[in-house]
Amino acid sequence: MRARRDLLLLLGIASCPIAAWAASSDRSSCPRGVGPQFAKYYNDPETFTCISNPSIKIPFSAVNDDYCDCPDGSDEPGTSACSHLSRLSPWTSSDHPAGEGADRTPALPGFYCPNKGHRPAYIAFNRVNDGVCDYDICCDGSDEWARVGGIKCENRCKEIGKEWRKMEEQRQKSLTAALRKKKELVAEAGRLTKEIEDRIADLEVEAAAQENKVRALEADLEKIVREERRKAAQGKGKGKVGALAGLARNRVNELREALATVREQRDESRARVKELEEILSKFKEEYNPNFNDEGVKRAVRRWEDYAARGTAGDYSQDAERDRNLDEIAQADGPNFGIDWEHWENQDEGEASFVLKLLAYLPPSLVEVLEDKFTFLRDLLVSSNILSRGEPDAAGESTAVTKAREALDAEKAQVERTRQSIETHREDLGQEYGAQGVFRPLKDVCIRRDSGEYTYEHCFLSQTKQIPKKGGGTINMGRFEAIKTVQVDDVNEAGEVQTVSKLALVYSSGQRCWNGPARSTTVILECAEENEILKVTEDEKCIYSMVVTSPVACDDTTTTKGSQDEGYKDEL
Ligand code: MAN
Repeated sequence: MRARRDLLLLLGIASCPIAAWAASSDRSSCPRGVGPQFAKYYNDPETFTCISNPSIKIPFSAVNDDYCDCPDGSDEPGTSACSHLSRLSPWTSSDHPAGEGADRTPALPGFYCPNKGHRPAYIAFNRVNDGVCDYDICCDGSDEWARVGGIKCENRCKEIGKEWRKMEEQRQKSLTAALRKKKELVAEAGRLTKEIEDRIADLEVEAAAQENKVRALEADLEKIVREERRKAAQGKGKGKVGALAGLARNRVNELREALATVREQRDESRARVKELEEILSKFKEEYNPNFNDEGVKRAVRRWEDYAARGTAGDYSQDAERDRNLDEIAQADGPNFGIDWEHWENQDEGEASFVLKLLAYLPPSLVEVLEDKFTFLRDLLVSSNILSRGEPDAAGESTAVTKAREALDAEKAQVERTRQSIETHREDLGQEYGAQGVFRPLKDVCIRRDSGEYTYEHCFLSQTKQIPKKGGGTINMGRFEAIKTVQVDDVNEAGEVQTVSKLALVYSSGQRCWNGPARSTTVILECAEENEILKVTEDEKCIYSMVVTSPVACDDTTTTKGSQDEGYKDEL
């Protein structure tokens, strides 16, 4: 037997003394209640050394004698004698003979239930021999070995283990499916990010082209303005009346050209109407009235009504007006009886000296002087020494207005493109969680009825309370951040543990009457579907939601809950 123990130790597998397993345990290797990873402390058949206090040694016969000898309780792995020990309330130095300096933190996690046919587990020492069968942890009933009050806890590990494995298989299946969905979300996030990057690149090209166009349009406008100024300088350096007459003459010429175009279009339309009328008139003459076609008859009737009101030939009353228009349309005609030359050459004594001067200079020199003049004039105008002598926007020519409008429109377009690039860049800089997994979920909304409200959670956007009996929707917070929060969770053994969970924080919602602005913490749990499991109002207008989603699944964990994966070989 010693040779076997040595071999096990050599292999790193702990064993226990013969006396101990023969006398105090129904297991073949260790004292009752000792888990495999602590077996190595129970090897000496003569003496037991307290695990956390190696200076304290007791005879091995004192192990599991229902008296707490070790400050860390390691001598009572199979009884409740040391159950008063707690990690939260360690002994004071006077409580124990070991005195000051002794480590009184329990060395063992609890009473070890082998649970053959299921999974081994540790149960709290105060539940050992308390007269209750704790099948949720100890399905083999081994914690009630003393049969206190005559209780006998039969071994139910076979059926409980079977049921657990069935559920575990189901759990694993949905975890696998959820992880697949998470993977898809990550892939989708990558695609969306790439799309935005590509869009930014395209928009940059568009913006550059639009900026080039702006420069070209600026040059066009400048050229047109210069041209008009030159004309004004050369032709009408005769004072305000002269300048006005020049502008009016230009405008009249523009109107004349527009009039000619409109008349051309009118004549074309008249010719077409005439042609149509002839077709219809012929149709009326040639159709067969005996042929009982309601559609044709109706068309003929309508033509007759139309023809009764007169046809396209009747433009005789327009002849006189057309003659007048013909006269107006002649570029060198009488021009409404206005002697433009006379008015353009009016010099009422206020003519700009500069304009007068420019009229006598060659065009190339005018251009150079014009810039200097513009600078000087602007300076004088801004100093209120000179009034602005140029025509205002209302007196601007069509060509200048058109050029200015084209420039303004293109500038606005550049502004929109740049804004769009900025918005996309901001989006790329946004926090969307590891690998951008939340990106495809943005603005995806899920709902749950609870009490008098339907609650809504829109991922990375907002949370809402929608009253079922009507009334306004209440905003419970706008998205602020992705965080990790610490929450209490009950594990499979029914113990409360503090665990880290992924959470979405929503704040600055609708202000609560006499209270804070509403806020919500959405705690995420791993599952295949996005679903609101629970909504609670933890404090007035401070809410928490438990929401399942594949994004919360941890790819590194495939199984959960086993207290010690190393115990698997016990099954
Ligand atoms: C509404 C809801 C409640 C909240 C009260 C506070 O009824 O938003 O959740 O507690 O307002 O006045």
